[in-house]
Amino acid sequence: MSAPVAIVMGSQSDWPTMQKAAEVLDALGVAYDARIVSAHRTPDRLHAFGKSAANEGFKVVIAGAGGAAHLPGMIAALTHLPVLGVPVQSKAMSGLDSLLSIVQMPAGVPTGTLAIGRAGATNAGLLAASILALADEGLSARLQDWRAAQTDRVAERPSDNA
Ligand code: RP5
Repeated sequence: MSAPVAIVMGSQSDWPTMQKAAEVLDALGVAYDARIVSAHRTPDRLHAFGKSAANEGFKVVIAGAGGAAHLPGMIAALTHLPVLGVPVQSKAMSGLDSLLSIVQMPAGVPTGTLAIGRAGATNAGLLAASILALADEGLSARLQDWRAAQTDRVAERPSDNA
């Protein structure tokens, strides 16, 4: 069976951020395919990916990019699959440029937009799992266990030695 989640990113330099989505999907037992697809440097690859993503068997696309971050929006323009956009933290503007490039889509072409950087990538992975869990009871149980374990790790009081 093909992976249900595609993790795409504009550059190799985005991988340390997007790896956070991969890590949480690994923890939840969700298969993914991670690919570099640049809206600007590999436009033909972008078009081919967007047009074939649904036929390849993907159910959710996580797309991360930084700076002039057109990747998530362009993928959303090419596929009906849900697209979760991760604004990668840029050097020049700390990711505000990435966020604004992704979030302000015109009506009719939705792109879900997560927080800037690694927190956003982690949450994109969790959100992708939540979407898939709607039709997968086993995954739903694993996701609820993951959330419960996170809650259990929060101490009631701060420690000087943490
Ligand atoms: C974007 O440009 C990428 O998503 C990346 O965040 C940013 C910089 O890319 P590199 O110059 O590091 O390859 O397209």
